[in-house]
Amino acid sequence: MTFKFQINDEIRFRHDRQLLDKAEAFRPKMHPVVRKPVRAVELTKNESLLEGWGMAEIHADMEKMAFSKGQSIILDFGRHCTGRFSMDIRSVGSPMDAPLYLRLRFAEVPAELAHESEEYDGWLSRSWIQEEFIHLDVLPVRLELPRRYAFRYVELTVIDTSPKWAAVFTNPEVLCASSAPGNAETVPVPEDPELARIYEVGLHTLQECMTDVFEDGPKRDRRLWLGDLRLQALASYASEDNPDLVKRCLYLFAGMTSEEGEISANVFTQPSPQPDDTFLFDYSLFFASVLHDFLQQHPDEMVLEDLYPVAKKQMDLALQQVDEEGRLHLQKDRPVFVDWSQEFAKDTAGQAIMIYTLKHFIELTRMKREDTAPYVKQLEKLENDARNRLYDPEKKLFRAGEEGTEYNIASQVWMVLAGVFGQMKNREIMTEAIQQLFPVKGIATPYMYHHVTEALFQAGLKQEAVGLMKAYWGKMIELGADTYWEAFDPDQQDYSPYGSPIISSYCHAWSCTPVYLIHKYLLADQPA
Ligand code: RAM
Repeated sequence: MTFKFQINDEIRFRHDRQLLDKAEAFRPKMHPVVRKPVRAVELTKNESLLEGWGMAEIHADMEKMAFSKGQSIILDFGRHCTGRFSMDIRSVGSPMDAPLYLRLRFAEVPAELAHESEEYDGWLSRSWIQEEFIHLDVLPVRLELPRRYAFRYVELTVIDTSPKWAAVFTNPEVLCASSAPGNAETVPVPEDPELARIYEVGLHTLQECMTDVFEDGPKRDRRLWLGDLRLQALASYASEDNPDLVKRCLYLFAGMTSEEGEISANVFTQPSPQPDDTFLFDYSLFFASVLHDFLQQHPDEMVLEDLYPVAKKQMDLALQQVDEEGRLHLQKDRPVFVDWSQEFAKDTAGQAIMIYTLKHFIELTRMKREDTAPYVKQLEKLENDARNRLYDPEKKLFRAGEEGTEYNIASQVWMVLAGVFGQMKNREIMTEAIQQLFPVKGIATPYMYHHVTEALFQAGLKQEAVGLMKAYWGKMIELGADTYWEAFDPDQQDYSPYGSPIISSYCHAWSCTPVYLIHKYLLADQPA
């Protein structure tokens, strides 16, 4: 069960002014930085890099060049940037007897420039492709593009001038802004150079996704998703700690629930806060987890007071789907996400997420000094059902699917993370998972790989966890990543959940988690 587009436009949402005012009050301070290109490059075939494409430096001084019809150049900013691009353009030669017709393309990775936008036929809007066609009637001008782009490379192509004159481009720059406070510098980094690089790229990914909210990806979808927020917040506590930003995001979700009180899977903030009419069973439940994790880091009575009722509502609504025996029944109109893959049964992972978040919610209830008993009772039922019905003692793995004949990695991982069994048994389950279900196949998101890695750490399989982190995130680095990607299937490099890699985001929040994993499981005891 998964989703493409959900259209629930009959659902009415409440806007709670008090909560939304607080979300506004926690709006983060942005830290602007101007960045300039470091070199000119050209797209080159390079089989060792993503999709077989890389960039090679060319010796060209753009500012001294004059561009005529069909000529182009690629500028490399040397790192991922999220911001507004501008440059000066003037004409040289005879008077400008026709407009300048210019194409600009912005790319996070070289491979994006190897694809042509006309070839795109994926299911997400092609409007996400970062490409502009611009006519300029009068030069000189300072071209200031109104949209924000996420990129490392900019390609400028003169589609036409006229035989009488040419265009000169000077002073290109991008005005970037992030709400990352820059406090990650005080955090120790791993000694192992491979892990140090994995950490660094994760940190950069996180920083680029910290804007007015925790965005999922500055190229696409440029919005706040609850599932992504959970992981970003955890990574931020370990590095770029910005408590107000987490609070802002929590208040935005809490301030815009459906009339039944349900939280949507994502929200928009422009031109004013608005919830998307998309609901994911697991994402709504994660509200309790984000709140729990936040309060553990930053105890805050007001936040607990304001947001506990919203977490409670999500839990109460979800618990209506649990029967007397403690079995969760998922509904078609509230799919459980778990991962983009549609090739595995998600029911067991869904039940594990219910248990995982219910435990966090019970903690919150304790903090609130309210009665935990009814929830503890529900938890017992859910866990008993998981141990008795879903766990297969012969296989030493959890079953999934209608028939209970499927054994998939997501079920094991989420049951381990939910702590349905103790440490010894968790270790046994993950050891079996390694033997029976590794290498992981058909999973293409760092989101799911994060949970696999964390389950290995939780089960005490540190070496295996580090091995997986190096094999997966390390592989992205080997393929040229300087920020981590939204989707990556090591067996199928051009995989995109949306049907074409040109639409994929190559700086995506949910993939930044080595920052959290390394900090929590490998560095936490080391001095700064
Ligand atoms: C995509 C985004 C986002 C994710 C959802 C489920 O649209 O990449 O990060 O949370 O899917």
